[in-house]
Amino acid sequence: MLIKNTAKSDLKESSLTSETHYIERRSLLKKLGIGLASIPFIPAAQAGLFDAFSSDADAPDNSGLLFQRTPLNYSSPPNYQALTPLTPEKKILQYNNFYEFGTGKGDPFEFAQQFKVDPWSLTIDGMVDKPITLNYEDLLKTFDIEERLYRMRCVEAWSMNIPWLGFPLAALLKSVSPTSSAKYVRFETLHDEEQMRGQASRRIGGGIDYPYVEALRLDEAMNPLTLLSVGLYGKTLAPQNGAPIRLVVPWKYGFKSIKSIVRITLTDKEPINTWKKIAHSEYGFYANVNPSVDHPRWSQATERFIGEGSVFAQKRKETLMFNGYADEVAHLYKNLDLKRNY
Ligand SMILES: Nc1nc2c(c(=O)[nH]1)N[C@H]1C(S)=C(S)[C@@H](COP(=O)(O)O)O[C@H]1N2
Ligand SMILES: [Mo]
Repeated sequence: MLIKNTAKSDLKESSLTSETHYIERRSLLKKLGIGLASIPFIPAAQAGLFDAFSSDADAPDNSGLLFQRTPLNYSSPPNYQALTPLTPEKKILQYNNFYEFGTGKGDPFEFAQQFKVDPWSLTIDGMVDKPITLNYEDLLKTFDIEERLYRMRCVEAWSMNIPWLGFPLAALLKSVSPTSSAKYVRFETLHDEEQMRGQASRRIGGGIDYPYVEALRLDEAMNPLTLLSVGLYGKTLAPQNGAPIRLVVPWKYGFKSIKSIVRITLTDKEPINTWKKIAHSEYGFYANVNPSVDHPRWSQATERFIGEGSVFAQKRKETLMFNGYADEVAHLYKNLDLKRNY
């Protein structure tokens, strides 16, 4: 499977950052013939997750950081692409949407550090011949973990480039044998009011009826780009990014990429996803990134890319159809009016 880097601008922008060093280190290892699968990736900021960024004015106080992210073994697939610049790890860890922990961009980092992800239980059920429940160990060991560099475009018109670790959702779905009636895949986030302050309070949790639910058509779920992620930047996911396992659908707005999944259910009816339920005139089932279909309250033509420096001092760039993944996914929507099915 080929994951192409379609945006030439991404290549031009490469600057000398810790993130480009990350890429360079990888190609150096390749040249030396050292398999990445055999060496867990050790970050440049080995002394501590945030030490390398301590000079950055954006850095909040990390003294409350309790969650341990551990290096993961993974293989570099032949489709490795240079997507530069990558968003700095610190930004990916500290600028989040995870309303279960609060609606502020800094809330998930601040309030999710003690979130318990082990033990974990993920059940795959519904219209499948072989339903299964996986525990924390299974999630990290059952499937071959690979790295995928993907753009992420939030419906709020900001974006990141993220080096995910994970495995294709298709691999998991094949292992449970969907029946011929299965047409949709429904995902559900953990519901735990003791651990998630936003679930215990409607005010803190943005008025959402929890658990958070998302869904894909089965053919979207089976597309090779669709990833179940267990890590990023070479390490297991932090709670604020959806530990221990979350969905990543790079051609759709970020809200489709549901975090901390406990249940995946195959069904024959289109499930109602959380954001569509809250505001169906603003958020649809498909949520494909589309610069020509504006949100009722703002334009989707451009995005604020989050790179080095202050998250608000970033220059805007053009948003690409299907977030730049049209070659891989446009065929899924041949017969669909994308203005009506937003
Ligand atoms: N369960 C759950 N999943 C969620 C969300 C959420 O609030 N709850 N926010 C979504 C939104 S709007 C975005 S943009 C991405 C953000 O992922 P990140 O914080 O890892 O960048 O997660 C998505 N997944
Ligand atoms: Mo989002």
